[in-house]
Parts: sequence; C-alpha cells; structure tokens
Amino acid sequence: MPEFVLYHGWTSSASRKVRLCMAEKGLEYEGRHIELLSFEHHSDWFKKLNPSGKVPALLIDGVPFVESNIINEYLDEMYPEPSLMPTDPRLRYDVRMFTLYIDGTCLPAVQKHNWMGRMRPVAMKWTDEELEARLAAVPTEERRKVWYRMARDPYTDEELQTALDILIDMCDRIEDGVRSGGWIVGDNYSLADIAAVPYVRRVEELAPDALSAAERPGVADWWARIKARPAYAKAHIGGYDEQSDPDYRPPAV
Ligand SMILES: N[C@@H](CCC(=O)N[C@@H](CS)C(=O)NCC(=O)O)C(=O)O
Repeated sequence: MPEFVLYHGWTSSASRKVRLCMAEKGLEYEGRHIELLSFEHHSDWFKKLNPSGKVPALLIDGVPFVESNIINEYLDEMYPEPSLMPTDPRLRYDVRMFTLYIDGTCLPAVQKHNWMGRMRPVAMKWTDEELEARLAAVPTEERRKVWYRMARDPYTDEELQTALDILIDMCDRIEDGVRSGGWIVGDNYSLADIAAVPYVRRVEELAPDALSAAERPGVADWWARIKARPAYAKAHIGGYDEQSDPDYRPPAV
C-alpha cells in the first residue's frame, strides 16, 4: 500500500468528500490539516502541490493529486473494493454529472455561508496594505474576488438566500433519486452520495427542516442511512462551528 498524506480542512466540503471516500475504502492516511485563515494554502510550497491554492491535495507516495471528484474516482479505480462507481456506463455518466453539479453549483453556494461566518470577521479587519498582500498570493482570479468580497464587499442577505435556495434545490434533486429507498444514482451507494454528504451536512445546520421526514421523506431516510455507515463517523464530518475552532481535534473512532 502506498503512503497517503492528505492536506485537508476539517470544514472544507471538498476535503470532507475525500475523507469520506478514503474511509469507505479503508485507506489509512496521514492527515495534515490546513487552516485556511493561516493562508498556508497560498504559500509557495502548497501551490507546488496544488497550483489553484485549494484543499484538498492528496499525496500518494509523494505525488500530488488534486480536485476532490477526480481524486475520488482515481481512488475508486486504484482500490476497487468496495466499488463506489456503477458498472453501467449510463449510471457512471449520471454519477459524473451529479458530482460536477455539486462542485460547480453547490460548492460556491455553501462557501458563501461558510465564508461569511469564518473569513469575513477576519478579512474585514485587514488594512488596504494587508489586503493587497493577501490577494497577491491568491493564485486564481475567482478566489481573489471572493477574498476581496470578504474584506470589503460582503455577500448581501439576498445573495445568501439565493445560495441557500440552491442547497435546498439540491435536496429536492436528491429526494427524486432516493425516494424509493435507493441511493442518489441507481441502487448502490456511490461517489454521488459521497459528493452530496458535506452539503447535506451544512443544510442540516443552516435549514434543518429541509431534511425532515415531513418535508422530504426520501432525503430524511437517505440521511439516516448515510449517518449509520461506519465511514461517516471515521470521516469526521462534524459541526461547522466546532470544526472551525483552531483547537479542534477529531475524536477517536
Ligand atoms: N473543485 C475543488 C474545490 C476545492 C475548494 O474550493 N477548496 C476550498 C475549501 S472547500 C479552498 O481550499 N478554498 C481556499 C481559498 O479559496 O482560498 C475540489 O473539489 O477539490
């Protein structure tokens, strides 16, 4: 077995997906937590691992792998048991479409809520000189804009509501897939379910009624089945505030 080193954030949704995939597969790794507010992910050494300056990055025998969806598919191909992808090409397509949707649509939505809670209180206190220095280290225009907004132009209530609506819409999509007691794609637990877990976890905190049996019986049942899986506890997908604490240490499982 190769040596795995996972650079991750406890509260990072993309990191949570990789932790969950590795837990499902029983892959042991050395975890190195990257505290985004320490800007380690914008340091030169980290950008050599991931030029986009984002977590997660997984080192496999010293070789960096990035992008959570792609990492998870790679792990599934390299360590096929238990399988987390369907065999039917059409269902594989559906898993990929769903994980793409999660990354492209749900990640920016959840980040709005996460960042207003954590980054905004710190970034708003930066002087113009500090802000300029911080932004100079951010490797992509898209992330520079987000950091700028945290410092000087916070998301409006309307933007936050729109972001929450996107996450609620995600719950509706999941409901359509899991209503008959199955999983998001087809009859088996897959990388699609793994991709959704960190986002549903945040909905549980931001709008818990959306997961109630009264509102979405399929999602409520699916969520209970997800949480009963041993890998869920092993992946430490904990409370957002609790895991934002710099002193957070995962409990033994
Ligand atoms: N598409 C990427 C998204 C990674 C990503 O956005 N990571 C966030 C945390 S969830 C991050 O590191 N942000 C740092 C920053 O924007 O400064 C993946 O799935 O790995």
